[in-house]
Amino acid sequence: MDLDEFKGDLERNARAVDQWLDRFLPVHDDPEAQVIEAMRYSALGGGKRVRPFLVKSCADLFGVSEIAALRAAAAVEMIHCYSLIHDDLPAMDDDDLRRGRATCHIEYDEATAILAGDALLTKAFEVLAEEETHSDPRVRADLVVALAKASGFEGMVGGQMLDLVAHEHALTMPEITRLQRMKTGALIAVSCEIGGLLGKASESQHLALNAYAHDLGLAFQIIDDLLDVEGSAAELGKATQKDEAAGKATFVSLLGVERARSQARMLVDQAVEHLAIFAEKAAPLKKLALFVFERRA
Ligand code: GRG
Repeated sequence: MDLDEFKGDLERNARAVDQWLDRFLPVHDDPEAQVIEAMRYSALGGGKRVRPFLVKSCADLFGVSEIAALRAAAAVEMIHCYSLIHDDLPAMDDDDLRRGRATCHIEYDEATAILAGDALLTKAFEVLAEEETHSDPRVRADLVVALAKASGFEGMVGGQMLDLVAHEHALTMPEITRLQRMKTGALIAVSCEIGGLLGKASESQHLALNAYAHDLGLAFQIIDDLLDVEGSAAELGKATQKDEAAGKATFVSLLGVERARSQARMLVDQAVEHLAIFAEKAAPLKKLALFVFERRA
């Protein structure tokens, strides 16, 4: 695969999503404007936009309108950005650098960062529930439920809690896998599910997308762990070697670098196989899986 060509596709989708984020977070000069500025700072300040690409590419499998797909993609990115803002807070990971810039609470202050995260979280559901996202109210309700479950205690928040209590004992492989499926995997999986919901996918199509997302999410996390060990803050735009310093068990600390990389490769190949039922239409999703394996940031 031509990685640079794919990066161009990812970038084009990112800019299209940015236009919607820009529209959803309008600048104004009311006294509460600081929270919107902080939301814009974090939501429009870079990032690979992997989750929006998944929403759009899955929606494209079913010929969903661009407006619906990009609105939903922006909603998922708002949840992701909220999680990054809160994850960087002193009470959580206490990071100063994110996406190559000062984290939200450093650029503004802690209270503003908490509010900006809260407001991105709530705005995401507002966008999904609006009629412009889908004419069928049943579909809109399904989108809201799916994103709420993936973001809440059964998904990302639950995974973050598991991560916070992880130092209490050495995690085993099944425990780390469960933690990461919830913390990182749930939002990746719901990005694919949302594409299917918008397009009223059949049961077998939903199952295929879920299987793809499951393997992709784990591969994504393994590569993230490898980059934490092997990458630099300059390349990644965020602090590295955090896991080891915190004494956290990761896929890499349990498997070692080589086995972790071959496990990620196996998962990526498996993810691609799950897409067979979509034939050529799934080419962007296949390329994304390979990009996840080969990414250096
Ligand atoms: C605070 C509720 C709450 C949740 C935090 C997702 C998460 C849970 C924390 C993010 C910290 C982290 C390093 C998670 C593991 C992998 C991951 C999700 C990395 C960031 O995602 P990328 O690589 O980032 O897609 P960009 O900046 O490209 O969007």
